[in-house]
Order: sequence, then structure tokens, then C-alpha cells
Amino acid sequence: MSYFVAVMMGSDSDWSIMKETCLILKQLGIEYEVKVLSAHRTPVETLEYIKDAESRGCQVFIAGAGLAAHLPGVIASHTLKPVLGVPLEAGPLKGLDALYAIVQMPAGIPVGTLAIGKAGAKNAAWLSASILSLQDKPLADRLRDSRESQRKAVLAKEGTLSQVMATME
Ligand code: RP5
Repeated sequence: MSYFVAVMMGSDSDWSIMKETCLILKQLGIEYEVKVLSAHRTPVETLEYIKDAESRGCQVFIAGAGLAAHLPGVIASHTLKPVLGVPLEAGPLKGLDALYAIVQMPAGIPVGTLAIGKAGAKNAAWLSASILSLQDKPLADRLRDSRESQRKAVLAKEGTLSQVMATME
């Protein structure tokens, strides 16, 4: 099955964080495309893109946004595909505004909301991989390998730290 993930963001100023999503999608071999579109500034083009992306095989939408952060919710209102929202720090409220806006969707129109900033951007990619791996066995295998790499990396660090601790007076 040919599919892709749409990585959307409300402004090019979101890219420095949302590129973290793309790096992990790339690492996992997941096709994706990036689109800067705003729920507020380009409402018509946003809707057009959602419909176009769906017709071309988009299976998951990821949307990063700051401030009032309506983009993920608007996408969710126009598609049945899973929508993952990443709250971004873009003003004096440091992303809490975006977190509240994205997480507080009315019942029936869900957005899977990740953490504010870089960790959330990364986990949007990992969570989309989990969703896609339900139908994509090779991807599920790659995901399992990544978990194993993480496990080994932590144990290696633990071993190194134990050696350092042993030399402490
Ligand atoms: C939101 O407004 C964007 O997602 C961005 O985080 C924030 C600020 O946008 P710019 O004024 O930097 O374009 O829609």
C-alpha cells in the first residue's frame, strides 16, 4: 500500500521544531510531505490541501502550531484520518496556549495531542509510525528495531555511568 504522512504547520517559523518530526519519519522510512498552511491565514487553501492529500493517500496528518493553534483541530474537522497535534512555543505563554487549544477538542472530533515543542514533534512521528505499523508489517519491524536500539543505548549509558561512579571517592 502506498501512503504518506502530511506534516503541516501554521507558519514557516514552526519549521525549526517540526523538522524533528520529519527527521524521524525519514529515519523510519516513512514517506511524508511538508506543508505550511494556516487555519487562520489560509483557511481555504488548508481545506483544499486536506482533501487533496487524502485523495493521494495521506494516512495520518501531523500538525504543529503555536498561539491559538487551531490548525490540528480544523484538520480533524475535515478528515476521518488520525490527526496528531504538536503545541509549539510561539509567544509569551510559552506553548501552554497552544497546548490548551489543541488538547481541548470537543468530544467526537479528536486530536491526539503531544507534548509542547521538540519532544512532542518527535513523538508525533513515533506515534504515527505506531498507527501505520498496524497495517505495515515491515514498518512494525523497523519500529521494533528502533525500540531495541533505544534499550541498548540506555543500558550502555548505564554501564558507563556505573564505571564512573565506581571510580568516585
Ligand atoms: C501560528 O502562529 C503558527 O503556527 C506559529 O506558531 C504562530 C506564529 O506565526 P508567525 O507569526 O511566526 O508566522 O499560526
